[in-house]
Amino acid sequence: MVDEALSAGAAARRLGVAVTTLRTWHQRYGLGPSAHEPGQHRRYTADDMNRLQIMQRLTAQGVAPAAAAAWAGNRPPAVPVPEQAAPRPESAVRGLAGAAMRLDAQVMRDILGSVVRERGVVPAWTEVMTPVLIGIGNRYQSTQRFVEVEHLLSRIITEVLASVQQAAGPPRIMLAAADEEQHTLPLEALAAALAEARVPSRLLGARVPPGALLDAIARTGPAAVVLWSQRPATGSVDQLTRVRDNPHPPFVVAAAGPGWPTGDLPLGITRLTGLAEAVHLLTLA
Ligand code: B12
Repeated sequence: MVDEALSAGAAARRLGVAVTTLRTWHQRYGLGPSAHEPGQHRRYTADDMNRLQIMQRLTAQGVAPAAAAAWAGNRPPAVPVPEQAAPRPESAVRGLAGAAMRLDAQVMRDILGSVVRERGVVPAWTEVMTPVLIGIGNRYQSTQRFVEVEHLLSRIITEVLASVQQAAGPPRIMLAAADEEQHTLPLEALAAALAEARVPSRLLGARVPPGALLDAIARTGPAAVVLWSQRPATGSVDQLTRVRDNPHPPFVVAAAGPGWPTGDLPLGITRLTGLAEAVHLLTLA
């Protein structure tokens, strides 16, 4: 990313943060400059800048600085994960990120299993799974590496969320990913959170073609349908209006995920912006 090592001032300018912020990150979290020439201040190398960029992106997205620093520095978890008590969100993030980088599926499973059991699906998703997913996404973007980490992490999250027992009774809520959309974890979190709230749902999974979705709606008559789009490439709104305009429309047709257009959605389409809010609304449907 940078050819030569940078002074603190130059590094701060490049990242768009204050020099005092860099100093804090150095002193508190050990994200300091590593290049050293005798008689000069230490300078930030390309690797240092990489770490700082991850730190800056994560904190800008609202991840707590200590958790972001654990990610950026890729330090292994400080303590083994206890069997009984769920780790605090911050140390769970750190432990999960470290285990993901080491491809240690069992530790990932243990951490996530205990957070879900002890704290519930919504906090587990928003406070632990989401920061680590966003962290690995950013890390991939800046290094073009760690696809294997992203895949294994996704798989373990899927496993743990699926282990929440489905609620009994006929499902009145249908969850599906938009056409060609492979990102499904947020819908899996929603299905698990609904199950925990004793609301049964039917999750169709990834890449549901519009025709198949309409067939499934005609056959099962859901009260609510949630369509997830992660990327603008899969967020074409006619998928939603076709559901709204079918002869037996659900009461709620909801668009969820960052892929849908940001402006007004067509009349009769509800936008869901967060997991807790989605659970609240769908529990009433
Ligand atoms: C895991 C992952 C994958 C996995 C998905 C596995 C699965 N079963 O879902 C796999 C490996 C399949 C994958 C594939 C790809 N991925 Co991907 N992936 C991710 C990753 C790391 C996490 C995705 C996720 O679950 N996000 C959910 C949460 C964590 O993030 P969020 O949506 O931004 O959350 C916000 C809201 O949605 C809301 N929210 C959060 N949870 C919930 C829940 C509910 C119910 C609601 C209502 C709201 C809500 O709150 C958040 C704050 O606003 C992201 C990184 C990221 N930043 O998201 C990349 C990311 C989404 N992927 C990306 C890309 C480019 C791809 C590929 C195209 C890569 C490729 N070249 O093949 C393919 C897509 C193929 C396809 N046809 O869809 C880009 C998308 C860029 C863009 N905007 O277009 C990202 C952002 C990575 C990056 N930084 O470049 N990916």
